[in-house]
Amino acid sequence: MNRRQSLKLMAGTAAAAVPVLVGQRAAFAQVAMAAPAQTDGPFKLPALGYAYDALEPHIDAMTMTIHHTRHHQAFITNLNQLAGRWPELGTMAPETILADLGKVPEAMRTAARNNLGGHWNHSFFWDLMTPGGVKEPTGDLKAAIDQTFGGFTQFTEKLNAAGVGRFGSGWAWLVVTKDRKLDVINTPYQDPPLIDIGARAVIGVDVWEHAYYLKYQNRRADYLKSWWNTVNWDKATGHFKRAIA
Ligand code: MN3
Repeated sequence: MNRRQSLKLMAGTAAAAVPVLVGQRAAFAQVAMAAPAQTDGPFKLPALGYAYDALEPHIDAMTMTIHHTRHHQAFITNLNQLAGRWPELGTMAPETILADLGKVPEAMRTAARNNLGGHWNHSFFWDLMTPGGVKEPTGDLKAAIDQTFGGFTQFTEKLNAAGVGRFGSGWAWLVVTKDRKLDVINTPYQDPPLIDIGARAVIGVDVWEHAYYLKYQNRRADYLKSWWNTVNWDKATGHFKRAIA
């Protein structure tokens, strides 16, 4: 598929849901301010803490809009349907379920894994990003990164490699492992680090094509390189402190 075909395909796919796809900023603001469709049930799409164009030029407003109001919303819609079949899904903490998917009835375990994982990952991802903020970690997190990876640059290179190295779709993470060590990992599909290995996320980046394709096309490495400009290191430090406490 060449670029023209794929853009046409994306436009065709999204046109019904997102009426304005030809980049006028003013028209975009209307889309951005429109409340996303909600479904009945315990799960709600969390609001972004910033505007859809706030992470420009690193992540473009179109990508953010579709990613939040369509991709994330799809997990919410699916979860509300699943909660209709198994109400505990909506009453237990997501982390409790993700850490032990055996709690979920077998017939809907894979669906719960994918959709609750997707909801958790995206909520974490939106919250981790910010238009401003410090560009590097400080304090205990900086010390731990330096000690574990030999420096901030070495760490970012390792995480970028984990993101590029995830074949197909998934996520790259800085985590605190069960034995309280920092590590860089990637996970497939929508698996959060809690699943299977019980690791706690410090930072995480979505490397599904929908997270970057409109702006970067196939250049996942360029997206990852630019993405570092969006990281809210205050949030990352909070995740780190809670994970090692
Ligand atoms: Mn995504």
